[in-house]
Amino acid sequence: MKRILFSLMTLVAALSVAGVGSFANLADTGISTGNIFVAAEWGVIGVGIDIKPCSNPNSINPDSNGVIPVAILTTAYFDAADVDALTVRFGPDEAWAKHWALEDVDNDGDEDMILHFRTQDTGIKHGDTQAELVGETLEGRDIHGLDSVRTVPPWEDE
Ligand SMILES: [Ca+2]
Ligand SMILES: [Ca+2]
Ligand SMILES: [Ca+2]
Repeated sequence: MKRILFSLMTLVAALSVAGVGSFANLADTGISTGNIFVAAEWGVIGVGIDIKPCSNPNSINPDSNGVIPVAILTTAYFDAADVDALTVRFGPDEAWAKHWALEDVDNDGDEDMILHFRTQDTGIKHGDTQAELVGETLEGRDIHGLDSVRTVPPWEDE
């Protein structure tokens, strides 16, 4: 419970600096003790993710010094705005997001979360066929998402 409170406070502090007021409000509602106790009984939420939105196959050059965008998609059952971006990890080496934002990545009218990870932080290697994203919601519930990747040599990088 201490850890959850800490991550919420970190988020509120980080977002206050960034000036994102709506996020701070969401975090405030998550601090209620009732929610945290319930969280312990919940299972992992499977979330839809899209590595390199608007691109398929998801070509990744593991030698790149660039970033990989990954979207967490909002559905009727899951609101990507509930994700605590500071807890999100991507790839075998569990990279932290360099930056993130809420935007309608797939143009279906709801706001998704888009996060950017340094390719070199992710640990994705030549021959990998999928990459995993894990994290927590603002209420401390675990999330998990998986998408395919196709590793390519530098000259085929998009
Ligand atoms: Ca994609
Ligand atoms: Ca959607
Ligand atoms: Ca959307």
